[in-house]
Amino acid sequence: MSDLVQLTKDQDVAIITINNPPVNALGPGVPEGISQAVKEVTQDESVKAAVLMGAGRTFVAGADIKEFGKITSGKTARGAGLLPLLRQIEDCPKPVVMAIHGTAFGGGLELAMSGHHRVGAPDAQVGQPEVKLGIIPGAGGTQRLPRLAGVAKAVEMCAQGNPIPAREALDYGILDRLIEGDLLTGAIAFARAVLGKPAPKTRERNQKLGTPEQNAPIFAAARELARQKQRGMIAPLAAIDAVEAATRLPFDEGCEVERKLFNDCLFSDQSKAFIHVFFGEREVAKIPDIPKETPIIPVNSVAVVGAGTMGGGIAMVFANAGIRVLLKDADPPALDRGMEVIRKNYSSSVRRGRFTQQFVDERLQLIKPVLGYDDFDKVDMAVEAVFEGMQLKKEVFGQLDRGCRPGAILASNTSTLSIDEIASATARPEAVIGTHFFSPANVMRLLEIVRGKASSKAVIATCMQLSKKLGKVGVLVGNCRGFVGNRMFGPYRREAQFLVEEGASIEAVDQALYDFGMAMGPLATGDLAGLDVGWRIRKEFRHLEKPGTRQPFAEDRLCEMGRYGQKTGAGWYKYDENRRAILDPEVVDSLRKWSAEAGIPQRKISPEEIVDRCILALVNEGARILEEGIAVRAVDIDIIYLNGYGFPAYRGGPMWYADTVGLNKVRDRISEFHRQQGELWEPAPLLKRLAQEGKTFAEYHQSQDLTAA
Ligand code: 3H9
Repeated sequence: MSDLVQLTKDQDVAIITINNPPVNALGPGVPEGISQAVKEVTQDESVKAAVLMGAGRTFVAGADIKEFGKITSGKTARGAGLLPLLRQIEDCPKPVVMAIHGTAFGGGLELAMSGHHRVGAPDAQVGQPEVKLGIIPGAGGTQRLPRLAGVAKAVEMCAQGNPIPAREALDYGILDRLIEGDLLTGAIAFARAVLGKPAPKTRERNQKLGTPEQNAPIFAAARELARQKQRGMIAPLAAIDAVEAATRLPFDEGCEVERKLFNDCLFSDQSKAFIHVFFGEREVAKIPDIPKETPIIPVNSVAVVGAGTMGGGIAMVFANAGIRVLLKDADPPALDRGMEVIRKNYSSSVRRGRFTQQFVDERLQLIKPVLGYDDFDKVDMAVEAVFEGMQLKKEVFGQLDRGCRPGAILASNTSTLSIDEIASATARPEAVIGTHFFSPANVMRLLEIVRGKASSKAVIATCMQLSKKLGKVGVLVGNCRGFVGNRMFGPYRREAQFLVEEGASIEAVDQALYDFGMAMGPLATGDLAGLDVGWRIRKEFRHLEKPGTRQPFAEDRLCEMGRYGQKTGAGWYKYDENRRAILDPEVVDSLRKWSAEAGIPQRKISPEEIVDRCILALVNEGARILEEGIAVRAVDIDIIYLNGYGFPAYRGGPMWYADTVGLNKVRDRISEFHRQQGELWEPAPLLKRLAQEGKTFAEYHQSQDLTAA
């Protein structure tokens, strides 16, 4: 028996325990161990039934995701997968009871469904999350789940990938019983109780498979939903096809269809990108010079300075995590407005079923509006979210320095300004850090954590850990103008403007990037975020522009016309009362006129050039950021772009996308733009070097630490 699977006995019931920490993934050795145990159970006459469970915190969280890369790179052969093992369990002449706690995900649920019965802890979860890795269930999940849960639920679970709680799994027949108290004791008792009764094989249970007439609308609706909500992704549609095969074909033939679709997905660029993202989201939490044991500062109360859109959203983020908040604004009407917006946001969450009224009432109790700094000596952390201006930020930090107790964290929500300069307004720069939330703060997952020169390791480690508690993906970045996200977004949006100034239509630019997979086109995004924000920043930093370089003018002109975007009802587009974007002939005419005045020749521009100009502008700036050590790894940039800027996850982020295209090709295209467009397109030195060496961004690990940035 392998170390990864143990076989013990409780009188006449065998107990098979999978012990492969941290999540009992079905990595090499585990299926073999289970198979051996089932063989022994079959042969041992003193055993009447078996219970299979996971040791530690969970049942089985799925196949070992690390193995997929080995298969697609040809290092490991795929083989027959788990199907023969699951058939062996199902054919075991003695009842096998699966005892589920924690999560039974992916291959874990597929394993569970091969048992004759399933019992679960009340807080367990089950799911087929494979589509979130760009694949579909590959061990009979699309064939057995509809037989247990019915076609509609199976399609939903396999195509959308969201887990369901044990209670729901019980209602749908995926679990047979919930066990309160000790799971193993309950599972053994259950196994004894079913002795002598029929032991159902899931693959033979066809009652819930429905008729073609019943199923057709289910599949049509699922495909429509997948096209809308998982735009551009191939796995959800493949998962639906596989479940459909379960309803049309005998079990073994259905498994064949599933296997083919699984392989198609596994070998696609999309699944490689999703797997990169899965490990990337975990990797970003690891900072090379900040050990795991770094002491964490307890954060049980915070003060948020500024009750505007960002401040209010940030207050909700902390309150949602159960942390007490003082929301401070010097201006009483602004404070009242801020609290009103918070109440409205919460009410709409209740209406949409996201929160219960009780949850919202409790959160509102945690937020206390205040006009002054009086109680700031009692909080563990203060987050400044005032207007984006250095002078004002410094004044606030002077106040925080005087008002907060020693040891408190002083954070700024600045999106562009220097954390070091802000920290210089205090006598404790080690306590100062950037926490850049994205709008709307209570919705967007990204939190850029900006490390100043003096930020202490404890302050950094605390903010990284806090991000998880707040339900955010925290990514540590170095201090520079715009940090990672906004610094890269500058060239991206610059190119979008250039393209329009050169003759591309506004809709063509937005459509090309939407079709590439971006959540929104760059010009529509500008209208949403407010064109005046960039306009003000450009005015403040004009002195930093390289003399003689081409600069875009379109958005500045729109702002001069009072067109700030959606908030003024007009920007690149006009907006009707439902905020629907409509093309405005006035803007089209003005653009033609401005371009003629500037002497910019007009030409036809292909969607391919639009995408390359915008996306490779991101990549080139990303390469500089990486080399300067502003981002720890290329994947950190990817995670920022996926969670804060609407980059399509199935492309893995801008740096991964560049790796997928090939850095040679990327360098050549950027060099071409350099020749055509001038200095702003100079290829980043790191890109040139990696392309020359035949390497990827993913392989690059900079040695300098971020404090050097
Ligand atoms: C599949 O099953 C395909 C099948 O159809 C079969 C086809 C033949 N493999 O997330 P955490 C690591 S596809 C390898 O921080 P949590 C993770 O990287 C799979 N490693 O913990 C991390 O490592 P590290 C379908 C895995 O408590 C550590 O475990 N299953 C796997 O926040 C802790 O993870 C899924 O997609 C894995 N399967 O969340 C489930 N899972 O410490 C994926 C985790 O070195 N997993 N690791 O950074 C999850 O959703 C979450 O990890 C889980 C725990 C909810 C289980």
